[in-house]
Amino acid sequence: MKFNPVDPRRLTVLKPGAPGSGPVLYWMSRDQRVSDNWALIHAQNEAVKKGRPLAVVFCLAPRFGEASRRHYDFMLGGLREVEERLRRFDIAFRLFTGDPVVTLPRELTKLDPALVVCDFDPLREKIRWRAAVTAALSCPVVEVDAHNIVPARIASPKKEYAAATFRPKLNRLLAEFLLPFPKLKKHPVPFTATPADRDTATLNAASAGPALTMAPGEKAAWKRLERFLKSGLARYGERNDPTADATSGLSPYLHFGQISAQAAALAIRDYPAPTAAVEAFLEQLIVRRELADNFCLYQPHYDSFDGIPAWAQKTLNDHRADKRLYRYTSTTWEQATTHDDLWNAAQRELIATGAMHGYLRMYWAKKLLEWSATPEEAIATAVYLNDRYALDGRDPNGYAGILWSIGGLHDRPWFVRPIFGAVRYMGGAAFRKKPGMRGHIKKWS
Ligand code: FO1
Repeated sequence: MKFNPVDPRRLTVLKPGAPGSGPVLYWMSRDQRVSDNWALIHAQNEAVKKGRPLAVVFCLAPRFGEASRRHYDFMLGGLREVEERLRRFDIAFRLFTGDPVVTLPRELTKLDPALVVCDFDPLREKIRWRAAVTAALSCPVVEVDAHNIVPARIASPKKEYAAATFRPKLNRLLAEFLLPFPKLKKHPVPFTATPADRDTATLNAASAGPALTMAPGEKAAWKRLERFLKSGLARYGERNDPTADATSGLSPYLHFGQISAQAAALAIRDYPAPTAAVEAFLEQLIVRRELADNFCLYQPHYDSFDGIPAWAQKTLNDHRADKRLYRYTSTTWEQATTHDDLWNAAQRELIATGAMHGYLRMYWAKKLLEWSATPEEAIATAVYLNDRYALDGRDPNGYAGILWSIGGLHDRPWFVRPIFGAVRYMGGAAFRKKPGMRGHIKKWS
């Protein structure tokens, strides 16, 4: 059987280990999809080579950051589709529930795996999970970067200052990595170990959570992309207008890995649309997203004041004593009862739909800086609200976006003004003038 080896630069051996007598396992976590998934492709390659069964395992953690019911419903909806698609390839799916650092060592050791493949994720929670599972296993453990087009560990050996310093490094490697995916095959060796887990029933547990505003899963993700290509891409230039639905709406699918950024980029690159719009979208999809992973990979304080650039720490410290016209607490923020109707509308939209327009997000975060007692408090509130309510929260993109808005991350010094210092300021006047803005505010008031 012919197979295309995964580029070795995507792989990181977490443990050389000694192969067990059992199956090859892909511990799926960040990249929750069957198509276009380098970790799954690598796991199948290895299983075919060794003549072993192949199974995908997923550990459902009781809590993940501030994730709420809505996030779990979206994720479980996508995992149901994963299980169904894997069945077509004779690849088993096992869902376990519990704290991954306890459940996985116990459950995976039982299977005496020949190899465990896991996907790449720079967040500290995931680093902790991977370390605990790797330590507990005696078999080889290999991490595959299935999330980035250019693997994060290859794109740059250090924290990048801005998109401008990072983009040339990515572009030099894009030609070698922005390639079509090999197809998954029907797996030749059946998986006979442990019967279908009782926990898979968890997948089908009807959720009592709030109705989702967007359908989860790979199929829905591609439908969203196709709709964006047809109607949104050409107007992508208008994306700064929060009322023009010109953003792709792909970020929750990208966050849960239900669509591959690489596959989306290939589809967009070849789509007959204005070059400027295609370039602008690929900048967001490739450069900005991979810059966020680069940041979280090399900056452990990726969600706090200590993670912002030195110039921004200095300027915000110099203006720490500036008078704040308002000093809201997290309750006022969360209940969207500030004096600012534009901010309140953005927060209400976030709570109601789990999403907020990209450009309004900057305004939303920058006002948190202006009307909180300290920059630290502003960042903590932004992280809490985004992780709690945004469908694409708890993600490197979110942390980098918040520190860009409040702490000048990946940005440069601007004209100095109270409270912000040299951090870029954003007023509401420009927004309120936009056509449809009054309607948007009324809709969410
Ligand atoms: N990953 C898991 O492996 N198990 C989980 O139970 C899990 C829950 C979860 C809930 C909300 C959310 O936004 C992400 C969640 N993730 C979970 C992680 C997710 O797959 C991504 O890896 C990270 O959030 C992005 O880095």
